[in-house]
Amino acid sequence: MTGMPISAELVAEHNAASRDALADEYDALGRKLERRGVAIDSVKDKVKSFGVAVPSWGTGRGGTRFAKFPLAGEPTNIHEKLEDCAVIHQLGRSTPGVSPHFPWDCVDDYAALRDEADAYGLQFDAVNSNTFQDQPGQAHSYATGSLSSTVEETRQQAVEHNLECIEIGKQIGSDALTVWVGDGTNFPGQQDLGRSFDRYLEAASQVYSALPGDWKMMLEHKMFEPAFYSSVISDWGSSLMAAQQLGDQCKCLVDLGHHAPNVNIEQIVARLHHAGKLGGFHFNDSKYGDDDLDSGSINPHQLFLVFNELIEAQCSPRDGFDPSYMIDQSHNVTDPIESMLSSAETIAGCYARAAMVDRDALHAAQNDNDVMLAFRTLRAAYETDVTPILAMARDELGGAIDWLGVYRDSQYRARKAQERKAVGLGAGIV
Ligand SMILES: [Mn+2]
Repeated sequence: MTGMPISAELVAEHNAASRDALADEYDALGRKLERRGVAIDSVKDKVKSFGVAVPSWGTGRGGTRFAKFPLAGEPTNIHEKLEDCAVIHQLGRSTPGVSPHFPWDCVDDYAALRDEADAYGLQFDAVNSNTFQDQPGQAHSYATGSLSSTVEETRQQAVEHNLECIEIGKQIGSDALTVWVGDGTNFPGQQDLGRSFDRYLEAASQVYSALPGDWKMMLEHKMFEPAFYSSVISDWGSSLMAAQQLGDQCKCLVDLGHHAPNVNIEQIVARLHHAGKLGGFHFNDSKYGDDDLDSGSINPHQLFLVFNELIEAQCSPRDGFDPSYMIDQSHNVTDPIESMLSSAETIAGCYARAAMVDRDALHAAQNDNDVMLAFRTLRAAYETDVTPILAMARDELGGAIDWLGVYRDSQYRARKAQERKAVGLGAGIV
């Protein structure tokens, strides 16, 4: 782990100071779980092999569509973003993947970029295309949509950009393309709701045809924004229809913030799994809409229930079941490194709690229609404080028991504020 951004001595010093207390808490929890028939070490081992990718774009202050408030020392290019991702993984040990976004992360030499990530112990996860905004010098505007645009040249340009993303992805070791389009309308009558979907499918099929045999293409649906009357891929139904039509390698991606309020997302997970089309997740949280708040910060119970369905899916896997886990958040008021570490811990914690549900007892209670016993079986896992398991997993993997304490003591952001150029004001990305 030479060349890592945070001093290994600092991590070791912090861990040594809190290791006895952690062992005490871990042993106490182990005895409690043993009485429930759960072996704590097996849960810890699952946590140690769990990974969630971080988004390259999430390492900066994303802000809101109104404004962003830049943070001194935030990254200004993919190289600096990778360095911040390395900090997140060095301390948390659960985020080995980085999901890049093009053209935001374009460079001249992708083989060198892959080596750069590799030196930090990172790999590139799903590549994300961007046809929701115009770039300088672009021939055709996406104002009329992209893959579903009424303008043939615009649709072709969007297809070619996705093909370019696949080519870049091959060079950086990715094996998945995530496609989210902002296509839609603001006025009834603006576009034909049926024909825009047809155009999307025709263009997306050109992208799908270029997919390497071992890749997957993930369609990310979103109910609204930037279009506020209709979106072409607005919900899991549209996403599922498109994925089914495009082919076996095409799957659906569930971004937790992209649904109508109060929608039962865990049930959507179960349905997509039933169809063999559960491709991946963008984790975040929301209170009102697509707020892109930190994962589990508002509704950790929903996140737990999503993982409960994922464990059920693991118990009865369908062909090709291998969902990608990614964080997709916009950090407006926190240091993105701290938010990402906090979110990754919350996500891994929900996974750990879902993994310790007494499945046999749950299924028996469900079959017996014993409502309260079924509910309490789930609740027993949800109410378990798994923080000693997460901290022990981090310690054993060389991460930080107290990641926040180490990060603050490292003065990393203050050092970067001296080295990196300031980012501008202006509207953020969401
Ligand atoms: Mn997303």
